[in-house]
Amino acid sequence: MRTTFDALGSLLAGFDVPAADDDTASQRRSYRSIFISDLHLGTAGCQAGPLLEFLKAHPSDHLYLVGDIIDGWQLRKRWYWPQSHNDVVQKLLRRARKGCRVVYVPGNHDEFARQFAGHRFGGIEVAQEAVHVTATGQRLWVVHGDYFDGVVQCARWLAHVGDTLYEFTLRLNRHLNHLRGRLGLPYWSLSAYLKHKVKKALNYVTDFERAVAHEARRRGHQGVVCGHIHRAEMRDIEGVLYCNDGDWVESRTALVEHHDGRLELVHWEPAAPGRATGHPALVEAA
Ligand SMILES: [Mn+2]
Repeated sequence: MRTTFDALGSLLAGFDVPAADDDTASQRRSYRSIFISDLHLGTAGCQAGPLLEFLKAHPSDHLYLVGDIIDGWQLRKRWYWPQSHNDVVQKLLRRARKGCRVVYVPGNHDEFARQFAGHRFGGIEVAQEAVHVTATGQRLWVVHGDYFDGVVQCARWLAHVGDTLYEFTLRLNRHLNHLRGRLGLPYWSLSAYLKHKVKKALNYVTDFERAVAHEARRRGHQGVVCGHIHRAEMRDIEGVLYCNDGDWVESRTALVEHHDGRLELVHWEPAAPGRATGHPALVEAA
C-alpha cells in the first residue's frame, strides 16, 4: 500500500496533474471535504511547500479555507511573497476551476477579504461563515474563530482579577484558619480551592473551545469547524463536535471528511530527502 502510494507520488511529483488523472490517481486519497486554516501566506513561517504537496495528494469535492489564509497584517509590515506562496494560490484557483467547491471564510489576519463576502474570486466563494452538511447529514458551522477572542479575553480579564483575589485569599486563609483553630474547627484551604478555580480560568484554549462550541449549539448546529488558535483538535464538547483544523505554520494539519461522512484530523509529514512527496500521518483525535 505504501509502495503504491510512493510510486504514485513519484509519478505525480513535479507534474501539473490533468483533471482526468486527478480522478484515477486518487481513488484512495481523495476526500469529500478538506478544511484548512491559518496558512499565513505572506510570512516566512508558512509551510507552503508541504501544503502544496498535501493539496496535490488529496483532491476533494469541497475545500474550506477557514481563515488566516493570507497574512495581511504581516504583509503590510514587510512584503514577503515567494514563488511557493504564489503556487498555493494558483493551486486553489485551479481547484475551484476544476469543479471543487472552494469556500473562503476569512479570519482576522485576512480580514480585508471579509468585505468581499458574497462575491467570488475566480470561482472561490468568499463568506463570513459557512455551514457544511456532511455525507451523513451532520451540520457543521464553519467559522475562523477570532470573534471569540472577545469572550475569551473577557474570561482572561476575570482570571487576572482572580489572580489578585488569590493573593488576597492566601492572607485571608491564614487568618480564617487561625480563627477556625481557635474555634476548634479543622483546617480548610480556601486558597487551594480558589487556586484550582483560577487555574481553570487561565486556560485560554479551553475557554476558546468551549465558547465556540457553545455558540455552535446555540445556533442549532451539530458541530463546528474553526481554526485561529493553531491547535488541531476534534472532540465532543457538551454534545457539540468541536473541530479545529490546526495550521500550516507549525503543525501542518487538516480536517478531512471521508466520502462516507467520517471526519478525521490528518497531519502531513513533508517529503524526507530522497522521497518525491510527503505522506499523511494519522493524528489521534483526543
Ligand atoms: Mn486567526
